[in-house]
Amino acid sequence: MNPGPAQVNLPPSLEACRITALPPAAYYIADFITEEEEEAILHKVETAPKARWRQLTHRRLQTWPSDLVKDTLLDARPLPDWLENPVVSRILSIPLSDGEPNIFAGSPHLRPNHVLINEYPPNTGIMPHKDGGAYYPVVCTVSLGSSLCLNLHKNKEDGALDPELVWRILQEPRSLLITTADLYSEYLHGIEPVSVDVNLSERSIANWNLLRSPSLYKDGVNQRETRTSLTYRDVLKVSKLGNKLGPMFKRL
Ligand SMILES: O=C(O)CCC(=O)C(=O)O
Repeated sequence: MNPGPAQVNLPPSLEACRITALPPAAYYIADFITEEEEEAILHKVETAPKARWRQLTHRRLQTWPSDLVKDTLLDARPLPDWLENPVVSRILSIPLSDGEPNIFAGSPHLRPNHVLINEYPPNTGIMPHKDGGAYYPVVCTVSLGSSLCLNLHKNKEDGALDPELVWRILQEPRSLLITTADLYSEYLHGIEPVSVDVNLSERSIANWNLLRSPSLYKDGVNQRETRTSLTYRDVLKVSKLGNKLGPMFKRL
């Protein structure tokens, strides 16, 4: 790993931080943003206009630049600067492997154009699901505030969810997780609604060797606090109409 600016530690390529225990492909960078950058993004999230938040039963979320309608992004304006920098510029600066382009080089817009911001207080999760066909099959998740486990599942032959876990990925604050290929299309991901992640060990956590602070979890336990995630994706279809709707479609 090349030492970057203070507290950021970017690998020379994604291949150098591949989670090798998993099917193709997932990558984990523990020190993707600094503590100051984390604080600045959290401040922007927390001070966003109230109307930006959508309240679900147990969780709230923001979508930037807008929701999808029929799998189409209506607002084609670029992401605001605080979501673009440093995260997108840093993702695009890392080659897949030596001499290769970045992970969005084959995507329609060559970069993520959409961000979901999910807030998970302790005891909050998200049901196992697949992200579906609206997006180029690359998801980049930046975690802020607290650690938690992302669970990976498969469907049984009859299509029902196999409750047996395939693997768990521990996501630390300020980390970047990228999932793509089979992991995107064949596996479901979800977060258990618990206040403590238990049984954490080298054997149960796929990215244990890539963690910033495995010693924090040496007792096998992660006590959750509120964790906020930013998930960056490239929405395949972008409406040309969105920007012509004028004041009716004014961004908050
Ligand atoms: O917050 C996360 O890490 C997962 C979010 C998620 O599953 C999704 O946006 O589809």
